[in-house]
Order: sequence, then C-alpha cells, then structure tokens
Amino acid sequence: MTQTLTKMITQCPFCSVQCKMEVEEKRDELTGKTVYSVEGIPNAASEGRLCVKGKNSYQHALSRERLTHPMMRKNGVLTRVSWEEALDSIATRFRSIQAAHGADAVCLYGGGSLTNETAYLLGKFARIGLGTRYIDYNGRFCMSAAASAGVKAFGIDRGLTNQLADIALAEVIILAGTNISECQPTMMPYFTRAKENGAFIIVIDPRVTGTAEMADLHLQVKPGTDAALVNGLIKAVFDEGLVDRRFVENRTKGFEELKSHIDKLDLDAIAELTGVDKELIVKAAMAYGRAKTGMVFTARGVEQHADGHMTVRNFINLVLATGKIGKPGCGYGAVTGQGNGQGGREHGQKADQLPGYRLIENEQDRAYIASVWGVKPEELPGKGVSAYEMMEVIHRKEIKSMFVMGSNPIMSNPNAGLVEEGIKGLDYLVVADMFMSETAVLADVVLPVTAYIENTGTLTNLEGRVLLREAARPAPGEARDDWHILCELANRLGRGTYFKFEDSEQIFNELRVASRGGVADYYGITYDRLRKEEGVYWPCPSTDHPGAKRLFEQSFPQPEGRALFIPVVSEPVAEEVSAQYPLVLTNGRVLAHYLTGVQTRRSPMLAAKDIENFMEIHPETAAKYRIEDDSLVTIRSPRGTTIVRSKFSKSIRKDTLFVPMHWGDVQNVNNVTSPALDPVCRMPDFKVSAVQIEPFGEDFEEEGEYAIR
Ligand SMILES: Nc1nc2c(c(=O)[nH]1)N[C@H]1C(S)=C(S)[C@@H](COP(=O)(O)OP(=O)(O)OC[C@H]3O[C@@H](n4cnc5c(=O)[nH]c(N)nc54)[C@H](O)[C@@H]3O)O[C@H]1N2
Ligand SMILES: Nc1nc2c(c(=O)[nH]1)N[C@H]1C(S)=C(S)[C@@H](COP(=O)(O)OP(=O)(O)OC[C@H]3O[C@@H](n4cnc5c(=O)[nH]c(N)nc54)[C@H](O)[C@@H]3O)O[C@H]1N2
Ligand code: SF4
Ligand SMILES: [Mo]
Repeated sequence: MTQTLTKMITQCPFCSVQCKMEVEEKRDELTGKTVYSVEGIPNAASEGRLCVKGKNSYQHALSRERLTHPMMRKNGVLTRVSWEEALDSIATRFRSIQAAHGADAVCLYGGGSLTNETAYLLGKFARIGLGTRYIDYNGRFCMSAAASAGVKAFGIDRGLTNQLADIALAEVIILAGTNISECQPTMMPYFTRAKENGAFIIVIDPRVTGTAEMADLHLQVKPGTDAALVNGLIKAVFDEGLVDRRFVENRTKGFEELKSHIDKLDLDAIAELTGVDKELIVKAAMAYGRAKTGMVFTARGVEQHADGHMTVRNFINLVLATGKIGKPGCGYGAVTGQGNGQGGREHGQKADQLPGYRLIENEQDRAYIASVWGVKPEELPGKGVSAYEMMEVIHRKEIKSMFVMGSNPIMSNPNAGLVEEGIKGLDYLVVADMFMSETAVLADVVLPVTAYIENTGTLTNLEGRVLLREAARPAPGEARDDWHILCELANRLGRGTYFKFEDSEQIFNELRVASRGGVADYYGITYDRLRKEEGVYWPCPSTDHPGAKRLFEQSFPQPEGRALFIPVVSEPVAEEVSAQYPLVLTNGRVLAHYLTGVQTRRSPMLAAKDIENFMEIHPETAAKYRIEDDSLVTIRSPRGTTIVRSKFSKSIRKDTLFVPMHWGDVQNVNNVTSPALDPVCRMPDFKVSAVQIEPFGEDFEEEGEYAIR
C-alpha cells in the first residue's frame, strides 16, 4: 500500500521531443520509504509516451550528489561559501581580469538545455553585462550544420519544417544519420504509423541501428561520404526525369548550376566512394522521386562533419528538386538534439547572433536590439568565435576566464586533450551546474542551479513548438535558477538596471519584444497561451496568430520567395585512413545515456544499463587486430588515446568502429576525435577520425603495424 504525498507535472530534461510527465511521490506504508512512479502525460508531440530516460529522470534530480551550496576554491580546495561571497568574488574577479586584459578576456559558454529565458539572458549578459564578444554554446556541436544550411537554403532554421503529425502522411521517408530509436524514442510511433499507411522507409547509416531495422532499404554508407551519396540520389532522380519542374520553376533558384554539376558525375564512382551499391542508390532515388509525398530527416550522423553544412544543403537540393516541401506529408527536418536545442539557437547565445535569430553584425539588428535593451548600438560588441575556436583562444591564453552555464565542455569538445590543457590554464573558471561535472571539478567557483523539475521556463521542441515547463518542486538546499544568478551578477557588475527581472515570465515578455519582427518571432506567444494550448509554434507574430505549423506552403523567406539550390562537390574526408591509422572511428549515442552522462550516470537505473564505454567492432575486423569480444581496447589517433571495451557486432561496417560519447576520462571518445571544422558553420568533424586499435596493454611498433606475436 502506498500513500500519495505529491504529484508533480513536469517535462523530461533530455531530448528534443520534450515529453510531458507526472511524477508521483508516495510513501510505502509497509517500509515507510518514499517511492516514485512516473507516467507520461498526453501532449501533442509525445502523445503520453516516455522512454527509459524520461521515466528515470527523477532519479538524478533527487540524487544526493546534487550541488546544494556555492563553493569557492580556497587553498586549492573547493569550500562551501555563501551566495554573497561567491557572487561578490566573481564580480570582482571578472572586473579585475577585464580591467587588466580587456573586456574580451572573459568568455561565456552556454547550452541547449537552458530554457529560452536563460539562453536569452545569457546572450544579453555577455553583450551588456560583461561587454564581451566571446560567447558560444554546445549547440555549435549539435545544430550548427543544419542551422546554417536551413538559413542559406530556406531563409529560416526551424528543425522540422512541418509538424510531427505530418509524418504519417508521407509515402517515402529518408532517415539520414539519425538514430531515432535510441535518440528520440517516443517519436518512433510516428514512423511506424507511416509504415502502417504503406510508407517506404530508407535509412542511411554505417550501422544497422534500431532505426535501420525498421527500414525497407538500408544504405550502409561509409562514414563521411554522405554528400557524395546524395549526389548519387539526385543524379538518379535526374536520369529518371523525376524532377518537379513546376516547383523548381516557381519556387527555387539555382537549378541550372546544380544540374550541370550533377550531369558531370558518375554513379559507379559514387558507389565506389560511398561503399553503397549503385542499384541501391538508384532504388532509393526511385522510391523517393516517384512518390507523391515524402520527407527527409537528417541528424548528427551526416551533420557532424567538416562538410556538414554542404551535406545538409545537398539533402535540401534533393527535397527541392522533387518539390517535396510545404505540402502535407512533405518536408525536410533536422532532428534537433537537446531539450531546448531549437530555442537555444534562436535567442542570442551564439557567437554571431542577437535575439530573434538576428545577426550581431547587421546594423539594423543591432539598432533594434539596442533599443529593446536601452543601450546604444555602439555598446554592443561584435561577433565572437565558435565553441571549439573559443577553446583554442583559451589555449593561447588570450581569454583568461570562462563562465560555463549548462555544458560540460571538457568532455564534449573534440580534441579533448587540448581543451583540458586550455581550461586548466585559465586564470579563473566559474561553472553553474547541478552536479560536479568533469568541468566543474576544475572550477574556481561552482554555483548550484535548479533542475528541470524545480524551475519555470519555456523550451522549444524539435518541431518548433514552444512549451511551458513550470516548477513542480522546491529547489534543494541553496540551488538557484540560472537566470537569477545572471541578474545577481549583473547587479554586482553595475549593470543591474538592464537585468531587473523577478521571474522567468518577465524575461519571456522581454524576449517576445526582442524577437519581434525577427526570423524566430515569439511575439505572439505568452505564458497564458502556453498554459491553455498544447504549445505554440513559432514564427508567431501576434497573440491572435495560431503559430506556423507547416512552413513554406506559399513561399520561402528569401529574396523573391525562392529557396536556393547549390552544387555540392563532395570533398574527401578531412582525415583519410592510412597504414598507421587504418580504421574509421565514428561515434554517437545509446538509449539509456545522455550526452556527457553527467545526469544519466547519476540515475541508478540508467547507469546500470551501460556501466562503461564500449567500441562496436565487426568480428572479422576484430580478428585482424587480435581483439577479443568484451575485452579492453586502446584506440589511438594523432590526438590521443581512449580505452574502451570491445563489443562484437555484425551490424557495423568492417572498416568502421563506433564508440558512444557518454563516458569521460580515459573512456572519453573525444580524446581521439578530430577538431577539423566545417568552413561555413564551424561544426567539428566528430564523426570521422582515422584511428588504430590494439588490445589494451600492448604497444605498437614504431611504424604502427602490428607485430604478430
Ligand atoms: N539516448 C540519447 N538520446 C539523445 C541524446 C543522447 O545523448 N542520448 N542526445 C540528444 C542530442 S543533443 C542529439 S544532438 C541527438 C543526436 O541524435 P543522432 O544524430 O540520431 O545521434 P548519433 O548517435 O550521434 O548519430 C546518429 C547515427 O549516425 C550514424 N553515423 C555516424 N557517422 C555517420 C556518417 O558518416 N553518415 C551517416 N549517414 N551516419 C553516420 C551513427 O551510426 C548513428 O547511428 O540525440 C538527442 N537524443
Ligand atoms: N564525440 C562526440 N562528441 C560530441 C557529440 C558527438 O556526437 N560525438 N555530440 C555533440 C553534441 S550534439 C552536443 S549537444 C554536445 C553536448 O555537450 P555538453 O553540453 O557538454 O553535454 P551535457 O552532458 O548535456 O552537459 C550539460 C551540463 O550542464 C548541466 N545542466 C543540465 N541542465 C542544466 C541547466 O538547466 N542549467 C545549468 N546551469 N546546467 C545544466 C548538466 O548537469 C551537465 O553537466 O556534445 C557534443 N560532443
Ligand atoms: S529522452 Fe526524449 S523521448 Fe525520452 S522521455 Fe525524454 S524527451 Fe521523451
Ligand atoms: Mo546535440
């Protein structure tokens, strides 16, 4: 028998579906213990479903490891202090560092888990609290390729151009480098529904994932060659005369350039390069090209590359050439990652951005935001640099101090060795987190923040649907909301007049005005509406506007209303395999863990599902390198090494290894990943590194070849 103590309505803190749930706190009358049960709540996106992460997300929020009071390093040891002491000290140090080395000597590093209100305020705090140009966030590693491609091709970056409900109407669906079954599990039923309606599903992935298992056709591509593969798909579409001439003529620009580029390509060469049979390329192109309706989804598998921007542009080329957008059952979607991965990229925590998806280098945008903030446009700094480049500036000691809110950069940046060296060399590091993350342990000041279940704010899910999450539980100890910390700091920096907010709704109301007339226009969205409706889609320019569920029905927000084609020349991968580094390492996620694992590794049920990092390897490849199943393996690249456990799998390509990203220290896959950056969006080339492997404990010979012992 149990007795209900309290029922809390909240929203899962993890992925971009943003499932709503009820957490019930109960007393077990036999044992006297407090127990919890979790149920999904019907909501337009998740329809009441929850995955294993959401079901167990109360565990980390209630964990004894939560940070409950501020800490400052004294005599080398992080020591409990009052909020007053911590905040006074941060303001004093920031001021003195800026006085000695200039305003840009302090940088900010944000995240896509932060609410819209906090993301907005963090951008404002950087520009007019501290006056630094250096701010960026973890979404650079997440959404930047898709975002820049959407902006350039369509004139707008909203992850899905349609609502989830449209998926069931699609006759053909292409899922490229997206593992929905583990990464957005509660979205899977939208695809199974489409299948029940007869849809043909094509998955492009080097591995047979749970998502690929549902596919009618799986293109097991060689990592890093997707841009070429899409050229092949487009070529086959052209060869079969499956171009939507009317759409191309009336709604797009640049088709002829694309056509003359594609005409020069050879399908056999593309098949050879990508490792995908020509027949399968043609079959996929026929299925998609011939269907009346169809959708294309991409995610990090095709985006986290040095050519991520162009690869996404090519998928968009395919969508536009076949006219499959702006209609029911049609569309393109970049499957957003983090809980607020969408909103997090709209309100100004990006290096070059102001709220409403405005640009910090655009005079009109600067003037508008300066007028909302009550400052002169000249007071706003210029643009900074992307997340990994900020780490390089830190490494060069040009940035002396960093304030991290909502990220664990020491683990999630590529080339973790350089990043760690840089962060350890900072004069002053401040981290606001719920836990002692791998980055927080190095901080000079650690500030405890509230978790998802304890704070109020809005988050924008992968569809572009804004949702309100209200506090359902008191904060533990002295933990404070992120936005509150920023206001307190601004006050101590003498900038309090610009940060007079008493609750998150007041911040949202300023955000609404700041976004008004911008690409990501939230003006018509209010907390009241969000309480009454099941979320509201942006753009929503007025309070009587229903919100834009399906984009581009009439035109694209581009000059002449036309979307842009671009010829995509497939480049060789930034790091080719060699005799010394003969295998391709790619990486990604598993169902039970989330990103750097700071939260999920503190949830006993989730931690127990996978207790350490592993490497998926084909048994034939393993035999070649004398690696046994379930044994420790050293993976080495020019950047460093990581040690993980082998997991045999016949469902991965023989030339490819896959290692998840959820474990740190010696098991951090980013010890070996490549920091080559995409020239357009500055996305790192996470998904392709050339590596060598050996059973743990053995040495390589000088040349890197194995001696047969
Ligand atoms: N369980 C869980 N869910 C999550 C997260 C998590 O950490 N854990 N994180 C959230 C976040 S922030 C994000 S960004 C999303 C990420 O969501 P996804 O992008 O779906 O996740 P990944 O596992 O990184 O990569 C997807 C697939 O890309 C494949 N892949 C690797 N290299 C290539 C390539 O070169 N080409 C192609 N075509 N495919 C390739 C991998 O084998 C993998 O199956 O998930 C969100 N959801
Ligand atoms: N090798 C490799 N590396 C990758 C990727 C990959 O696929 N492969 N993916 C990249 C991607 S897509 C992403 S999104 C990044 C993510 O990289 P990170 O941002 O480093 O990931 P998280 O583990 O979510 O770290 C978030 C931290 O913020 C804390 N936190 C959570 N919510 C809040 C909050 O509301 N406020 C505050 N102050 N703190 C909070 C958490 O406790 C945690 O310590 O990693 C990237 N790195
Ligand atoms: S992790 Fe994503 S799919 Fe799973 S419950 Fe949370 S929001 Fe829903
Ligand atoms: Mo992400």
